[in-house]
Amino acid sequence: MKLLLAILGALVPSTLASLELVPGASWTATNGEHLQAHGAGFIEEDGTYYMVGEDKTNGTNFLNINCYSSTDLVQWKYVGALLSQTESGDLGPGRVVERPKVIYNDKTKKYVLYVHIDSSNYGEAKVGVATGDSVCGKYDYLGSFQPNGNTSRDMTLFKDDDGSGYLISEDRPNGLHIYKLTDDYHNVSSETYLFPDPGNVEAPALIKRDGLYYLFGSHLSGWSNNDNVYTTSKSLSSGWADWKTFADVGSNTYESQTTFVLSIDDKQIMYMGDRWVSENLMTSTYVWLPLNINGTSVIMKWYDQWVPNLLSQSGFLAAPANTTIQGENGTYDGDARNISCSGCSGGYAAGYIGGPDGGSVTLRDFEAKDSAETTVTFEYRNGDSGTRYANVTFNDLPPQKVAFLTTGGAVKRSVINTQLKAGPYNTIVIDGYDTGYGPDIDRVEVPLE
Ligand SMILES: *[C@@H]1O[C@H](CO)[C@@H](O)[C@H](O)[C@H]1NC(C)=O
Ligand SMILES: *[C@@H]1O[C@H](CO)[C@@H](O)[C@H](O)[C@H]1NC(C)=O
Ligand SMILES: *[C@@H]1O[C@H](CO)[C@@H](O)[C@H](O)[C@H]1NC(C)=O
Ligand SMILES: *[C@@H]1O[C@H](CO)[C@@H](O)[C@H](O)[C@H]1NC(C)=O
Ligand SMILES: *[C@@H]1O[C@H](CO)[C@@H](O)[C@H](O)[C@H]1NC(C)=O
Ligand SMILES: *[C@@H]1O[C@H](CO)[C@@H](O)[C@H](O)[C@H]1NC(C)=O
Ligand SMILES: *[C@@H]1O[C@H](CO)[C@@H](O)[C@H](O)[C@H]1NC(C)=O
Ligand SMILES: CC(=O)N[C@H]1CO[C@H](CO)[C@@H](O)[C@@H]1O
Repeated sequence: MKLLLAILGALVPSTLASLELVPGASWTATNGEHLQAHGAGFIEEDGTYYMVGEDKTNGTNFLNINCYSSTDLVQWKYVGALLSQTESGDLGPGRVVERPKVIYNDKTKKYVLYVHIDSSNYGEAKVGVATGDSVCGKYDYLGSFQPNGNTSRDMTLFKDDDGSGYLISEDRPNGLHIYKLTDDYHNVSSETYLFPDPGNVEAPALIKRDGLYYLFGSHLSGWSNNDNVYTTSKSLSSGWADWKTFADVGSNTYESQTTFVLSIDDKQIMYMGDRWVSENLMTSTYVWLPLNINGTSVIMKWYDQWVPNLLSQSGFLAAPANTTIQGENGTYDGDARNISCSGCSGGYAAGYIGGPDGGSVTLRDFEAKDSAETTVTFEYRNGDSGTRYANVTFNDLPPQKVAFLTTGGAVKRSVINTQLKAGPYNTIVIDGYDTGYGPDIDRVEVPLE
């Protein structure tokens, strides 16, 4: 499969091959912060993708359902909140509002948002419904209920080819339900199917491709990951196959839990999962990977970096090889210096970046093959409990604020997208943001294609 992907890579213009997805990294949106859209749903409109997810800045306590937009699935613009905390009620302080999903209702011409609504101890187990006139604008909250009188926790929405809406909902006493929604999508009208195995599958995601439905989900293990599963059927109401794994067994779905599966023109299918960090939920990251689907077979492999090339008709692309530049090989300003770093490649990193002395490290004369938008990956360390930021300047471009989530003692990745200059003379200056300390920079990876 790697070979096939490499051949495809040669057929598309190289200017499309440099925006990469880096699963599990800090992803900085246009507002300079790590994306706060956990448990997200996605909806596409006129070539723009909208990511609607949970702002976990205050842990499980509801603050906002955020909306981000992107035309390439790599660079995400923070647009605003669809729903925000209210003084009291379902959306009040200390409430649980999770797994937002949006579908468009052709008849009412409204966007309909479903969320899991709960009390702080997850005792209420309901769905909440809100509607909006624009996909990424403010939504009106209509209220909450238990579908057919059943408990409902993790859930998703699905819109079929004929415009019918469905709610797939996890109900601890009974199992995983597929309910048909009313014409306006405000309520459930009937039960289409029940997977009668309570406590087996949550975090559902459903797609349809070539007349076959694919339902994905995780097992129930709280915030911990497990080997997620899928099933297929030609009908929503019967004939579902046995649940099977799709990622490497024992990888716990590469340490993630399903939140959505995105089908791009039925050709490119992307798994979107959350890598939850239960003790600090806002630092949870996103694990998005290509799904290789052939009939009823679904396989997902790990990639450190990969290219979700939306213009490729035949599948996603493997990332090209990259140049790596050691942080400690840079030149230093202020208090910044070469520090030893046990988990770092070569055992050293550029440290004391930022801070009161305005330390910075400059990495000079590294090669880029492309002058288009390019994803640059930082391997870094941040021992603080909070996020560190860097003020990063590429060549003569305006500086960008880049978020580096806490890593404990470990080395992790953070990505930012920029334009580089084709050729061997690129420069990055990594500075602190205001007077804060930046991360320790182990090395920087730049795609070579
Ligand atoms: C954040 O969560 C704490 C409890 O952990 C709560 O006391 C506080 O009110 C929350 N803040 C907001 C803005 O909801
Ligand atoms: C939803 O449907 C149920 C069952 O038909 C009904 O009892 C309930 O009142 C409806 N809820 C709303 C908000 O219309
Ligand atoms: C898909 O599966 C069929 C039947 O198992 C097999 O013959 C075919 O070669 C597969 N196609 C691809 C592209 O792997
Ligand atoms: C880029 O380089 C890093 C460090 O050597 C490596 O871990 C990663 O797998 C490389 N990515 C690709 C796509 O080869
Ligand atoms: C970083 O410091 C170590 C220890 O002093 C030294 O051995 C190494 O050569 C230094 N690296 C660079 C790139 O200066
Ligand atoms: C960069 O740093 C590494 C490890 O610290 C060292 O082995 C290597 O020789 C350096 N490379 C250059 C081009 O200075
Ligand atoms: C970021 O770096 C630029 C260029 O050095 C500097 O002018 C600007 O003040 C810095 N911004 C912050 C917030 O540190
Ligand atoms: C109140 C209640 O239990 N409602 C329904 C929950 O789901 C089961 C299985 O679909 C139904 O039999 C119940 O009537």
